[in-house]
Amino acid sequence: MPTGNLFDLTGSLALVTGGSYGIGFAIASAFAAYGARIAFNDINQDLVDKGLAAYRQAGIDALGYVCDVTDEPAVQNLIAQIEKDSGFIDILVNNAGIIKRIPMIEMSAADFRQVVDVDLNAPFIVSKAVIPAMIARGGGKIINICSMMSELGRETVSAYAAAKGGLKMLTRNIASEYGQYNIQCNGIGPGYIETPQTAPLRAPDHPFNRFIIGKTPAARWGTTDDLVGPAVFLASRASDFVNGHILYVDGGILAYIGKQP
Ligand code: NAP
Ligand code: GCO
Repeated sequence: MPTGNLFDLTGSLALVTGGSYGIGFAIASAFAAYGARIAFNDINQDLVDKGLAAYRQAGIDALGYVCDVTDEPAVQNLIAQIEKDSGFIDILVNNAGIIKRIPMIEMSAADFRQVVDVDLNAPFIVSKAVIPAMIARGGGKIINICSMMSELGRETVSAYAAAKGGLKMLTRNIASEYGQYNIQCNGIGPGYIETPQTAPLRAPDHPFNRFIIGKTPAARWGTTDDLVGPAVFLASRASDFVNGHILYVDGGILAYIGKQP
């Protein structure tokens, strides 16, 4: 029988990409509440500064770095700097992401590539930079932030769905290739969550608002608070034999065929 608090993250260092606000900020803050030290990056200094202020306000002494996660040399420098500043990374959350809502036949190849670059290529780049030290140190945790669109499509999000579907399989492949080194790589698939990214869909007169509440058995939008328990679970000893799993935190959307008209 395991001893102690299985969810205790004391002594761990977590890197959360795109962690200035939203889901990344909420997950990092929960990790800190369970004892972890926090490092995060974002794409510009303004966002990093806002993030640092928000962490400080929450009583969290986070380390913030400017880094574009699609830039492999910059990511390699980021990891080296974090290791110099605070030590080796025990928990990686590939959270940074973008979405472009454009009908596919109207979407430029450049736009498609940009979404895939951030949402799929970047988790590859950052994981590739972090895994060698995890192997050398006897293990680690990688959590990829997937999506309903890892399983479902919908109009206007072709690039995002392709990327998040790929991220599901990258998660499974990292689990397959590095599980032997005590590295657990899992995904969290949030449902529809109240963050700036979904703000356009939650406008009071937006039909999508009513639609998604009807498609969600919990009959509400999710909040970032709904994600933190699953994230702490996947970052902790409590999930040491969970690998390659996408934990959907969606209020039941994926289980539900939809209300009879
Ligand atoms: P978000 O707006 O997607 O936040 C993502 C963060 O990543 C932002 O700070 C963003 O900066 C940053 N970022 C974007 N491109 C980057 C790059 N190249 N390098 C470094 N940082 C970059 O907000 P969110 O809703 O909290 O989403 C977080 C993650 O959850 C994303 O992967 C998203 O796809 C996923 N997700 C969200 C929902 C939802 O309903 N909200 C549901 C499922 C999955 P900028 O502000 O400059 O863009
Ligand atoms: C959309 C939304 C979704 C959510 C999330 C659902 O336009 O459909 O942005 O993609 O962000 O990914 O899990």
